Amino acid sequence: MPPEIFRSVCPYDCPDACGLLVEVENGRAVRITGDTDHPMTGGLLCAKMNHYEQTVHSPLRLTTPLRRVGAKGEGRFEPISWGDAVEQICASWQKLIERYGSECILPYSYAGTMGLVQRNAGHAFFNKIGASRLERTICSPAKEAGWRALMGETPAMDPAEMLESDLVIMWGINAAATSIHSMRDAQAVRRKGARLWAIDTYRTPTCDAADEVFLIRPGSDGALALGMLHVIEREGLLEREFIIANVLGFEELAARILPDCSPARMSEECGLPAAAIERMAREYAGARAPFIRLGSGLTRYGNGAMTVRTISCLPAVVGAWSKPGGGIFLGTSTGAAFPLQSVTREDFMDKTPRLVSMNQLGAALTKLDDPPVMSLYVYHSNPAAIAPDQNAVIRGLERENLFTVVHERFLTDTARYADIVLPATSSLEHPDLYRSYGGYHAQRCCAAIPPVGESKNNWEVFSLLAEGMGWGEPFFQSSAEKLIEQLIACETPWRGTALSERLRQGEAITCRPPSDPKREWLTPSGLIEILNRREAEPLPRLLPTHAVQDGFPLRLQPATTPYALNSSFYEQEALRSRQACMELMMNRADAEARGLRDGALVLAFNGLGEVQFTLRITERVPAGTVVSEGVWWREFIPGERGVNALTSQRLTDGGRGSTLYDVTVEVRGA
Ligand SMILES: Nc1nc2c(c(=O)[nH]1)N[C@H]1C(S)=C(S)[C@@H](COP(=O)(O)OP(=O)(O)OC[C@H]3O[C@@H](n4cnc5c(=O)[nH]c(N)nc54)[C@H](O)[C@@H]3O)O[C@H]1N2
Ligand SMILES: Nc1nc2c(c(=O)[nH]1)N[C@H]1C(S)=C(S)[C@@H](COP(=O)(O)OP(=O)(O)OC[C@H]3O[C@@H](n4cnc5c(=O)[nH]c(N)nc54)[C@H](O)[C@@H]3O)O[C@H]1N2
Ligand code: SF4
Ligand SMILES: [Mo]
Repeated sequence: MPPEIFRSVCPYDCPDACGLLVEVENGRAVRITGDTDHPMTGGLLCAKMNHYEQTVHSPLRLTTPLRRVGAKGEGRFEPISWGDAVEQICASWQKLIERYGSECILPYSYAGTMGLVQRNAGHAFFNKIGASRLERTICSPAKEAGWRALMGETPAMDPAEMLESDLVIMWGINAAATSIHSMRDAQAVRRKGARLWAIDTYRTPTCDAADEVFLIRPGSDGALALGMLHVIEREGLLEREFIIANVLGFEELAARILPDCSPARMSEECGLPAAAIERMAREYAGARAPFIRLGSGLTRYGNGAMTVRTISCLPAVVGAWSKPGGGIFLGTSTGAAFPLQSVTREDFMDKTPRLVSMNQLGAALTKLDDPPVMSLYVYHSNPAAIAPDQNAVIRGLERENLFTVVHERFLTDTARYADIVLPATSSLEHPDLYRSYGGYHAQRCCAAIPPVGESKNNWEVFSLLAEGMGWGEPFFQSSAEKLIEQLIACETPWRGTALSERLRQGEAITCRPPSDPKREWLTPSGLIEILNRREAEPLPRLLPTHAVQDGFPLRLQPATTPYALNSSFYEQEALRSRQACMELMMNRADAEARGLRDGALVLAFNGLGEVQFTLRITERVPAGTVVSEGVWWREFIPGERGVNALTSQRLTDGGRGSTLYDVTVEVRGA
């Protein structure tokens, strides 16, 4: 029999939400290709998903519930039945709630799946039980906060407009790894004659594809943008008519902030020569339709929100918004196309429980607040690897009196500390509805294969737990399919009946924001608010990073790799071997100053921890910066700790985001 082909969607935390074609033989996925009909994918998948079948059918998949029989972290478990697992979890929670109150339970979930139903499947359950709420801010809330300060609720422009630009700037984004379709478009427009710039802290694969590369000091993009704004103002390169009609407070910025932001002064901050800042300003302002694709790397600093706000002033002052192809793109907010209340059920909350930052899990588990966190339920996230300050997180997970449940596809670093492990389905084994945050498309999909082993999807598990708790709400007896249908049935200004019907058919649809993102400024004043008195800082200005206080000489960049996605994909050996091993990339001058050899085992350390890496000497990294790509599983690294043993629990200036890139270290031979 020829293989059956199913349409599906990539579930990972990637802006592109690709359309997949899944070939299935005898209940197994045998081949995955990119959907040629999909508006963003156009048949092209990334290296990670080209062999998704090796993730789905990996021998490392968990297939039954497990109970811990070894020490926490050791990884020794015995199989138990689903019935026993659910009974033990519910009995433990009931006992803990009696003694400590329901806020002693903390859910922890994030980006394992982006499907609207499976990703949010636990909210109703934890709202009903009255657990502490998790503030899900590890990724890029500073980006949203910076945008909101300037642009209010204005939705994102269509990223496909990049194809009409004559100057594309990849700013703080490693698009060749993290947004490959955006990179494909950038290369296409470059072939038509546009110039491509990359602004980063080290030479990434994205930089290799660019006409010009500007390497700046970590966390100093605000200085670069202010220097450019200074030159644009000084040399009269502004679009005055656009500013008069659309912008509030440029005069205040020009009078109070820009005089101190000369290229010479900003050069001291960002490390680029003053002449380069001047030239960038002139070429940016002189471009017909400059387009900035802003990434998240530069937001994960103590000044991240302000950096985004400052850079986002650039298209306003040169009037790029009024030109086809011009503007800035940070990510689409297609969430508004599918109001999630019918899944998250905030109405199940009796009172509003405390909020715990996912960036400060280490503190939450080790500081014994009132009530202390006595139980942690982790689903589609791997905090022992991905959360900052790994030593604090692991000290917490090691607590004998912390009852930990982990619902996972693999025995991750976090699952090793669980009392009960529950096996999770992969996206090919459950239905869901997906929306992109790098475009305007959305798609629903059904399960293509049966669950591997006894694995269950997120929704099914919360349904079982609700039953175990003895709750009678019919909501918890619903099914993932019904929840998806409810989301589709609820029409919004983003999409009407015709699109809903196409969603039901499994087609990828393109929704459109209800307002014109390049003309209608959804701020209180109706203008782009360079001056915003509702903010603690009324005007964009230079703010320091956290790490300037730390005193270690090298800036560490815990960056992304094309061959993994956060801590996902390490189960695929072929991908792992393309990354070789957990390396620390360092400039030759820094290595020689420390007497370190290429390939040697080295120890990077700071006030939070120490981590072993294999040293890679490379001119891709400028002096003063070191880079480690990927979030490796503990079983594949030379020492006991991963790169996040060096990152801190400090938060960003806006949005309470993570500051993973705002770190300093010293390095010596191991
Ligand atoms: N292959 C792959 N794809 C991914 C991921 C992955 O891990 N691997 N992760 C997914 C997730 S969850 C997210 S949020 C996105 C993130 O994707 P991106 O937005 O690309 O974010 P990062 O890769 O974290 O950082 C982008 C770049 O910013 C640079 N950078 C760091 N600090 C600064 C700075 O101060 N200034 C400037 N100009 N550049 C700086 C880094 O060196 C990096 O090259 O990617 C998603 N896609
Ligand atoms: N050093 C460093 N740290 C980082 C980053 C970095 O670039 N460098 N990136 C940060 C960013 S931007 C983010 S968004 C976070 C992401 O951090 P996480 O949200 O923890 O994402 P992953 O590491 O991909 O882990 C997701 C886990 O979910 C599991 N999973 C997948 N699908 C399902 C499912 O349907 N159900 C269940 N129950 N489990 C499932 C996978 O097996 C995987 O182990 O990491 C952050 N941490
Ligand atoms: S990870 Fe991103 S680029 Fe790769 S298949 Fe998924 S959505 Fe597409
Ligand atoms: Mo992220």
